[in-house]
Amino acid sequence: MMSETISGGHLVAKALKAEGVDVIYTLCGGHIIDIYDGCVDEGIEVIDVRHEQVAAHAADGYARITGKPGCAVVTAGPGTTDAVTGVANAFRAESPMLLIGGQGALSQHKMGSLQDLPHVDMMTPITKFAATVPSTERVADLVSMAFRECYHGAPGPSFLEIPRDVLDAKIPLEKARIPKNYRASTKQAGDPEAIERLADMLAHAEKPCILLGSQVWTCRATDAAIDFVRALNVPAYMNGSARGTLPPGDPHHFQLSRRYAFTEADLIIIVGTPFDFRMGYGKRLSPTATVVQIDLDYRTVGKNRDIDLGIVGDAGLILAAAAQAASGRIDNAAARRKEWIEELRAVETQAYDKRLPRQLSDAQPIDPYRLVHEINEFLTEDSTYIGDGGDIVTFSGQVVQPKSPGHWMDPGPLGTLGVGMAFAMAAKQARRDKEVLCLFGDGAFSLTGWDFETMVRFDLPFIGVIGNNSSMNQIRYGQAAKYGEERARVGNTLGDIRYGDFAKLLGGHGEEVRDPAEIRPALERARESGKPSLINVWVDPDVYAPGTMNQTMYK
Ligand SMILES: Cc1ncc(C[n+]2csc(CCOP(=O)(O)OP(=O)(O)O)c2C)c(N)n1
Ligand SMILES: [Mg+2]
Repeated sequence: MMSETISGGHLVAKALKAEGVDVIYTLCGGHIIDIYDGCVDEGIEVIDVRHEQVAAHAADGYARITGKPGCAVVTAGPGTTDAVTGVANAFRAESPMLLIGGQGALSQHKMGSLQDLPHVDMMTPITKFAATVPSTERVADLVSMAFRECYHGAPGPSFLEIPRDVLDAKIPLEKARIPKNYRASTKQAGDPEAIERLADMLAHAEKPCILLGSQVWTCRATDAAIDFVRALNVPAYMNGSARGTLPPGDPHHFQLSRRYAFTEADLIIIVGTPFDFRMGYGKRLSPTATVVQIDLDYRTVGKNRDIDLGIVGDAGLILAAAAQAASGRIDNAAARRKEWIEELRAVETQAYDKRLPRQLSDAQPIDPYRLVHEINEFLTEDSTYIGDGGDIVTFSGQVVQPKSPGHWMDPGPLGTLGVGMAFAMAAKQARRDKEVLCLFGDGAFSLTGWDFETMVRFDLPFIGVIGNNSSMNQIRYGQAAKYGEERARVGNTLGDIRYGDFAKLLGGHGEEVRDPAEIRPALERARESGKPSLINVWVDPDVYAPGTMNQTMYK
């Protein structure tokens, strides 16, 4: 009797299934078609996009939304190089995803086969694990290994290349290793002694504050973070994916007074975010404050700035344990902090009031503040907000507040333009019942905008808004400041494009908006349309966000 056989592509699909992956993002190529065939058998959806960068960003986005690793499958050579940016973005953003790339047949190794490149060498510095699958027997084994490696310390991407003959060959089923149970919990609770010290610090602090960084969402530590700030009466700031941990209006939700808090606080707790450019490399924290840093990755703790206490581990377990340890004390100091909270609230309100007239401006062309204000008002608890652009997204970072945890997406510290369409794709697909709104700069949109067609083809309605200034404004500002207005227009000027028409061309809903009073009705029509949409909002090209004018990102 002939034994049952299985091919490499079908083994990939079995391994994806074992990991709980229910969709791959891909752009086809002859090197990888057997994986598609395997996905048909395993019931894994195949979403084919128009550019491999989008496939990789979508895998990153899928991981962020679902808490499961994402997977992108691309062909050898240019397919893999096109995906590099997406992998790099996931690497800096600590997002667990697997990129599978095709490769020429092993039998033609180094002979100059079609699309041959040293993929593993290229991917090694931007992944946690990169390897070639050497034989069909090992295909599923290496896929599971690559997934496991995504969760070493802070999560991140892995890469596997599978040579064409390895993928296509059929082997007897019993020769293949197909791991099913191969993952341990990687949650670390933190050193109990360090947690006791943190509880002590909290009990003595008069003016503490906490910054909840992206890992709070990665660790799904939302509840623990909320319990912590309430039990100890600690004002909270949120960044990256952790935005929305507390809803706007919550007594412990602060945003606009962050610089003041970092200058005045006596205890600053930094959770799950590095001292990178977004934090002024730690320079913006008071030199006299006691600084505590909690992170999944020991390499992040104490990097760029000295700390008083570092704890490596899971944000949720550590915050819960610290709150518990502090609550056992006679006085956890919560009551004494009333004045400090009021002081910060006053700073917060003053900053808000100062900006409000701009947010309500009737100016034409439209003030970008008005656009982001309208978006913020329009978002519901079920709206995922995505920002993809330069200056316009800097405006939105100040004004747009997600109403729920896990409903904010930005590229992360790589600052990659072009993530928006892919994130919208992943977010909508992962949470079909929820709304997605993506704000694009016109420059950012152009990088990956053709994948609007993929949104139409797979019936993934979303509300796309373009803050159109016919420019790469964030860069233009720096050029004008450095070289003067007459030399400021080099390399940053875009056409006056009616992106609403582009949306219609591809089968979506589209509109042009030039009157600020029309923003809200246009957003509502996009919501009602039930289609992928683009509302092209013509904003004033000659105003810039404060962050752009300070050039804070380079300081
Ligand atoms: C892939 C990529 N290329 C280039 C840049 C550099 N960059 C940062 S902001 C910016 C301008 C973006 O223009 P747009 O999206 O229209 O937003 P605007 O600043 O005009 O609001 C550029 C080119 C980048 N961050 N990512
Ligand atoms: Mg622009």
